[in-house]
Amino acid sequence: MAYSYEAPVSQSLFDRASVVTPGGVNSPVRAFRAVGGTPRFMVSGTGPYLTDADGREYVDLVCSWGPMILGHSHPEVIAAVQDAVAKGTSFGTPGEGEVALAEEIVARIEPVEQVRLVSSGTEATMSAIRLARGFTGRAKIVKFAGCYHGHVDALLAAAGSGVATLGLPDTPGVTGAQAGDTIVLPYNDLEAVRAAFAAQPGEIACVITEASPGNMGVVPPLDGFNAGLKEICAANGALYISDEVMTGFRTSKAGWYGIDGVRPDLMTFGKVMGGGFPAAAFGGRADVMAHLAPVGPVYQAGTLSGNPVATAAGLAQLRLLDDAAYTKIDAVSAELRGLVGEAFTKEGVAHTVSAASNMFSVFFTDQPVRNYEDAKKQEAFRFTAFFHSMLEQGVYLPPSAFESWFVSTAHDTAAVERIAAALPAAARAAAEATA
Ligand code: KE4
Repeated sequence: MAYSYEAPVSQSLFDRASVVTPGGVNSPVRAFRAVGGTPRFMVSGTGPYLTDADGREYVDLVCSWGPMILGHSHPEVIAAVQDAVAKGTSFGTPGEGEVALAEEIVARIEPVEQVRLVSSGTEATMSAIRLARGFTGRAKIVKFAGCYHGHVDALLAAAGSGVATLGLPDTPGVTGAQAGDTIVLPYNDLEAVRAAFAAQPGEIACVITEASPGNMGVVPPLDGFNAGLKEICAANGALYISDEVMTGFRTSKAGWYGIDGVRPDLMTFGKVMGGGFPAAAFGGRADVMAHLAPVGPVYQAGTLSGNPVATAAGLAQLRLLDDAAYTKIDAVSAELRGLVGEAFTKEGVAHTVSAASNMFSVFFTDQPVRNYEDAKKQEAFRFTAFFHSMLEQGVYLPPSAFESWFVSTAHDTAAVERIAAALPAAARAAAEATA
């Protein structure tokens, strides 16, 4: 597909990158392979805007895949980082910042009695799985098709996000031994979960789920689904792990737990809690966390875990996320969802704007989307046309139909107006697209 707009500097950077890095990117979804065209190399971000290497400005609806909930270069986050970095960057020792960040998480999320900081969401889910297996003495784990929990070997089985986008259902390199204990079930299907436990009594260590999935597009849990998971796990001696790497501190002050109140045994966090730096965490019941080294036998470690600069950024961001911030984010998300729906309706494009709190995405189908199979039935070619029209008009969407859109407190009236101005032509492009 030829595009009428060029990005010569990004293209030259992409050419260079492709020589030294597989696919020219450090994370697959950034390569634009699902939508084609030249990935934009961004050079700066301010508030709701990104500027690329060709000097073109975009309204950002990716927000670094969730972390930039206060917008880019928030002055108070930048100041906290500058203050921390002036004192050094890493000591490999305990520090006050990691204690304060852990206390902030424990104070916000009632089921989290203890928490361990790590450097990525993948580390958080990998560690939570290991801890669940160590605590229960069981090997098998349950996950759901379309849910993505990072590139953990045991969890890269019918994962969402990049794997869904790139269509790599059985990722090479993951051995049978590593994935052999992973049971992959359809999302939003409690009967399938009950059947799995009945078929393997006493063998399942945990069920891990995205608290409200965003990695197959936004597919919220049906009413009672998360509560049902908790109940089934408790009845079978397994742990309920809620992956809030994406929803945590985004969908409410207490993430998705703040919305459904279902008490997980373990939870994982990332993205927002790092303020744009590599910081993530896992935590939950104190009796489970007590099995973690150095107190207990389950080993887990990290050179930069609790890094003083990353924790300064995360703490500054979390402390700015008060009730007013969430009210603002929820409102701008609702406004955008209305504008997007109106634009597609006007062009007669079959679509569903799917929301989970302030996270949302668009499925190009008017049929209900309750799991990964449903999501894959959408006319994704229409997203491609829509994406490129929005990009050409200065709006930066996730380069995949299987991702959530993200807004921030910085998305003000001017930013919303720029998005609104781009929607009519982009919806028309989607309407006129052919497979
Ligand atoms: P990281 O290892 O990328 O920090 O986190 C992995 C992860 C775990 N759990 C959930 C629910 C997640 O959404 C993620 C990462 N999300 C993707 C976006 N769909 C990160 C973007 C990317 O892979 O480049």
